[in-house]
Amino acid sequence: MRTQVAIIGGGPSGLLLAQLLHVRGIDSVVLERRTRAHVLSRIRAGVLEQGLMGLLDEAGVGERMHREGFPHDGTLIAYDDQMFRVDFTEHTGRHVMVYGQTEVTRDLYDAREKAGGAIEFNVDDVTVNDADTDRPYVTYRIGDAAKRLDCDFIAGCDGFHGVSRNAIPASVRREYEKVYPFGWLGILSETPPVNDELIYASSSRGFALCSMRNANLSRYYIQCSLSDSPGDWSDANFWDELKRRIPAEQAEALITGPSIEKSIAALRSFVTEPMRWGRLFLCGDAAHIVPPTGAKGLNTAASDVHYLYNALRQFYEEKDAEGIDRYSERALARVWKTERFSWWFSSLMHRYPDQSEFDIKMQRAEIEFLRSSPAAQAAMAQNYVGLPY
Ligand code: RFL
Ligand code: PHB
Repeated sequence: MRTQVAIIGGGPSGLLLAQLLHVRGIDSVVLERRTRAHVLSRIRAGVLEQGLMGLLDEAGVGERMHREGFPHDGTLIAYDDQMFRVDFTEHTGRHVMVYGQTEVTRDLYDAREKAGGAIEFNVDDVTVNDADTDRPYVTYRIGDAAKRLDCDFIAGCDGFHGVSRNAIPASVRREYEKVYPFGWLGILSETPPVNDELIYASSSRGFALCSMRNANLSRYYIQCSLSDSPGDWSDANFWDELKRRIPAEQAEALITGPSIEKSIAALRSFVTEPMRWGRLFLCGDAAHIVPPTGAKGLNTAASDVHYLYNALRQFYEEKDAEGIDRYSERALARVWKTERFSWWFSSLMHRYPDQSEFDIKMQRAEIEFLRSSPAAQAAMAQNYVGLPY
């Protein structure tokens, strides 16, 4: 089989890239290790930046997001029993959209299906070959059948545990990592959200986040120990702990119910450089991870897709390789800024096991500075709604 762009990974990065290329008449094949149902069962991001909204529109898949998503003009920051609001629209003239990654991915799968886009599911042993030549190809297996996909370019969109990153020789690859000493325990419940905007809460018992998917579907998180497993937390214990970490008024208003999903995510900051090797390009979680505080994971994947899609478009339509040559440099410049924001917001809001009394005072002073300073709020709002591409 032959295509122009072989895309490894059918998560949001791979599907968005495939759909954008399709709109420009550029052919691709997506290779996904799991089934569509499995990919759609993962509960992940919930907040979209305007850049991602624009890409979904450009890909022709933004209609349901505009109809069913919830524009948010600000967010609440709570500490102990106090709370203040950071107004995104006032500081940046922009807003974010609450619309789940699951829905984005579903819209993209539907669009690929409608367009007759090639997606191979249940692929195993995916291997990147000859990426440093003009004739790269990908080999893989479906069941007992060995397959080969010849292409012009390979997009490694296969997430943090994929194979693409390791196809770049260790001698040219450099990795930067910070692992945080806690995780997030998240639940999804069919209950109305406690508030119409997100609440990021710092408390002496640890961080909590009140988020949502729609008017009757809430997403809540609490900071937990890395040794916890979801089974250790009954729903009742989760709700009790959440209530202790948010201001009393919100705790009283909280409507609880059975969880329909419960999972723990570890928190990590990670970047690999470069994001291109020959004709292989890394995109999204395959190249970088952020802790979820600030909702930047999916949005940073989208900014990579923006740079890569435009580079490939420039190559095919204008016969110009400038975008391809500068992909890694452009993507990484923005990646590092979102890494900084996610690290800063995570460091500000969580309790650390080895924190001293002084460290806690510093966090408190910084939150109070954020509360009192329009300049600090503007900086936060600018990062939260998304830095320009
Ligand atoms: P994905 O979504 O991991 O998709 C990669 C796809 O590649 C497939 N794959 C392979 N396919 C073929 N061959 C192989 N060898 C393969 N290896 C893997 C996988 O099956 C998968 O379908 O990466 P992508 O597309 O770059 O998208 C990135 C986002 O998914 C990610 O940044 C966010 O979900 C991160 N993230 C969150 N981001 C936010 O902005 N807000 C959140 O609230 C948030 N919560 C989360 C998250 C990530 C989590 N992870 C990774 C466990 C919560 C969790 C639990
Ligand atoms: C979510 O709704 O899952 C969510 C929202 C904001 C974050 C992280 C996760 O910062």
